[in-house]
Amino acid sequence: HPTAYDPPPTPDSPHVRAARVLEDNWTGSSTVPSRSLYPHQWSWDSAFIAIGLRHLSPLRAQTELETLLSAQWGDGRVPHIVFNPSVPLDAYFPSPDFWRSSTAGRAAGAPRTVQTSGIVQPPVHALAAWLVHCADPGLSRARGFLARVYPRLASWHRYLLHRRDLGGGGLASVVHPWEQGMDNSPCWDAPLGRIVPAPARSFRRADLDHGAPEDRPTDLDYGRYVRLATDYRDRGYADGGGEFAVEDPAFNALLIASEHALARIAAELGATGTARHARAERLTAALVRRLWDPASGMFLCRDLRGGPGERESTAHTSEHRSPTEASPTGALIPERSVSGLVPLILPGLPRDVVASLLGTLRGPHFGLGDSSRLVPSYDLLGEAFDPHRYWRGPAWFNINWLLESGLRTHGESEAADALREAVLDIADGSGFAEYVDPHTGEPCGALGFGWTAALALDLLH
Ligand code: 9WN
Repeated sequence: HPTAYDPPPTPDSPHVRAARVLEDNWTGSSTVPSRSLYPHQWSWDSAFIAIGLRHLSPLRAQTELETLLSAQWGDGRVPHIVFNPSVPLDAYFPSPDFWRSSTAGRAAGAPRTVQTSGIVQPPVHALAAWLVHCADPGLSRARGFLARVYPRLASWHRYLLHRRDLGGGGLASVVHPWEQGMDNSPCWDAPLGRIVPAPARSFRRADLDHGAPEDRPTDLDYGRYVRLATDYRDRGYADGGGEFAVEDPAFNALLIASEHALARIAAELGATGTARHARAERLTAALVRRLWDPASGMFLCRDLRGGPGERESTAHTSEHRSPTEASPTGALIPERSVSGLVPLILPGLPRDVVASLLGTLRGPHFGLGDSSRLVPSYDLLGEAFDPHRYWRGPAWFNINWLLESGLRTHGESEAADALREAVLDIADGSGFAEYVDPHTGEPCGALGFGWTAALALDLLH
């Protein structure tokens, strides 16, 4: 029998271990993705983290989103990084002295006091805000949480739908691979190939202090990331004239899911959400029209700067487009990234599109259901597939969490249950790794990664 002098049993469970990661990564007003590799606040990380954090502390989850949104620019953009001033400049590259937000971003309304990057990340925030509210509506109402974040979220979406509709077809474009969040996806090889890289000597990669070079983007990739970001900064972060402009399926699907969430938030605040739901449906139709590729059975990225020499869109033969409609600008990128499966989260997709997406998810390119493994970030049969290199094959937990929810949305509960089990097993078993080898589950990148812990926690509830 235990005596009064025995130490209390340490309750160790996946829940406790995931909670510990979020506790360790909490800075007092937000959560870092990783103490070592990413010591600041990241935009879409914070949204995913808030979704898990709401189960531990709804107040912290609200604060996480409020901190991010308080760094919003006057033109509505939510920056992809909010810098922590107490972290040394050389801990992460590119640092605030590269972005120079408060000076170079002045015309676009960058905040004066807080330093941020000048690019954006996928708009998961309204979705997160709604889920955070639902975790504790009483606290949320008492603090006026939704009333405070709603105008910021609305202006964020306005920025994306107006300033970023670079293709003129109703979708938002990304102007840098870091914006889409899957930095070195093979989808960017062709559009990035046209960018003259910045000289390797002109910057120092802090990521290699913590990450294995074979798991990270290459130096050549970095040269091009730096060139694109420098040019954007030197244009005062004005949208429109850049050399890289891509319409991405996951980015736009998340915008649409967030627009539906904003409609719910509006309704909770006593307005009508009808117009927003209708807009989300129109966006869904635009997504299908511009990015659906019937031949691949999935959505593809549209390279707006891609010329006629590159592959023509096959979408123009699609029944989803009227024969009189002009061909959209640019060209579809013939690479199968998991980004093209993320629209499964949308309830309003045409049934034939859903059926085809499910077939692709289960087929040889993504292999859902083959074993208890996670869905890879890129085509298992693709020429560029690499099971360890970042977004060129490894499985990521935020994407698998989205696919789990997509499967559930379309009534595939058995497949969703199996994927949920796999996410929980591999997240905990890998020490909440940033990403894993999709075949073996071997951990890659940082351990104790914020959204891996947060989304595992969400699936435990
Ligand atoms: C650049 C923080 C971020 C994620 C991205 C992921 C990685 C940064 C980097 O880390 O990108 O933004 O330095 O590689 O690709 O999705 O938000 O976790």
